[in-house]
Amino acid sequence: MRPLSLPPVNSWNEWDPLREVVVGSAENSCFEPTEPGNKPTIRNSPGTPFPTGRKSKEAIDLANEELAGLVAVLESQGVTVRRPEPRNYASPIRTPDFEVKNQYCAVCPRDVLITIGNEILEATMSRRARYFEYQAYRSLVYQYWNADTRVAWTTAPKPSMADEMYREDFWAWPLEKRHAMMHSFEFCIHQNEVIFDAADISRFGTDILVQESMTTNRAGVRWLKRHLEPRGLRVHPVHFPLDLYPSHIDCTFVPLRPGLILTNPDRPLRDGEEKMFLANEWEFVEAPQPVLGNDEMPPYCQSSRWLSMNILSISPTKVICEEQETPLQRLLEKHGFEVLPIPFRNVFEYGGSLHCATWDVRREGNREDYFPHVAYQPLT
Ligand code: DAV
Repeated sequence: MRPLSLPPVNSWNEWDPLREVVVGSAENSCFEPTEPGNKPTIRNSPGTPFPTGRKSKEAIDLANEELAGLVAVLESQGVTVRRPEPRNYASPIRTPDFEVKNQYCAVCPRDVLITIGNEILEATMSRRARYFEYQAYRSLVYQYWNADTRVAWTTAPKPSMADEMYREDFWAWPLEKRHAMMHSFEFCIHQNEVIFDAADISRFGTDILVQESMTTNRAGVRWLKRHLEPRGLRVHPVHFPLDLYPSHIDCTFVPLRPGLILTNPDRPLRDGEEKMFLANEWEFVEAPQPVLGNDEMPPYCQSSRWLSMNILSISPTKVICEEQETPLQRLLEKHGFEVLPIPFRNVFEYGGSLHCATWDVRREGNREDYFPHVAYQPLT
């Protein structure tokens, strides 16, 4: 008997064989505006104001070329690729609670949407310029939702993004204060509204990790627990105290296949949080130092050099990696992976690398319990 076909939306983890994915687009991108939740700066140019408005045609073309290269590799591997709808990001937006000069782009669907099993979940988002970013993906979401009654679609509550939601003085904290506050996990957002970006979540079948960060707060983690626990999932908050500006887990803690996680040597897990992995015989492998130093990253890129770790799994044995990150490529090969290298550095200033620029909609496989030995305290 043939097995029942998978729903068009089906993805339980970060590594099962990839069948369909959305790849972002740099069309009409703008510079991210300065706002209470984000203070972009030009690398190595202290004091020079960050540009505003549209990015140059040249910069957009370079990014789009590399995104097209990613699409070509994915299609050559038999993966169906979908793209966001082009939209205008250059006009100001205004809600009852805030105004912002322009929006950003639709290069990083990973931050906005996540597939959890057969459900599409739209994140609250945490920054004003990205409040309406879901719009670029709405027609795709409708297509998936209309295609099969097994597909669920949830949008998380939108936070106000009013001034009171942010802790503006965070940006001025001196280093000593940041170190003193390292274990409090208080960043530029307060705790009184539900806030999360989808990229702070990492999926391991029945278990879901959520990083507390500049883009996800404890109310966001609570909302995810209340939403996902009744579906039989376990939601684990995780913390990386040495990362003083954390946002998005996918340059920090990257599962490669059952039992194996790529870790960031600069950002160890909070003491004790390694227990669930060790008790279930998961192995940590440290990522090698990235090829570029922080000062060598593209000038408008706001992410760290650890974008090196932001790889996309096509299957438990095959990954796409940035072309110049050869030390990481060798390490992955040593662990039995086939590595497909592609150039991607021109995408970095649009918010991330290969994992960030994608949203996996369908992977093979079902929900598995990779952590049978876990002491879990459900919320209710
Ligand atoms: O290490 O700067 C960047 C993630 C981008 N979405 C980092 C995390």
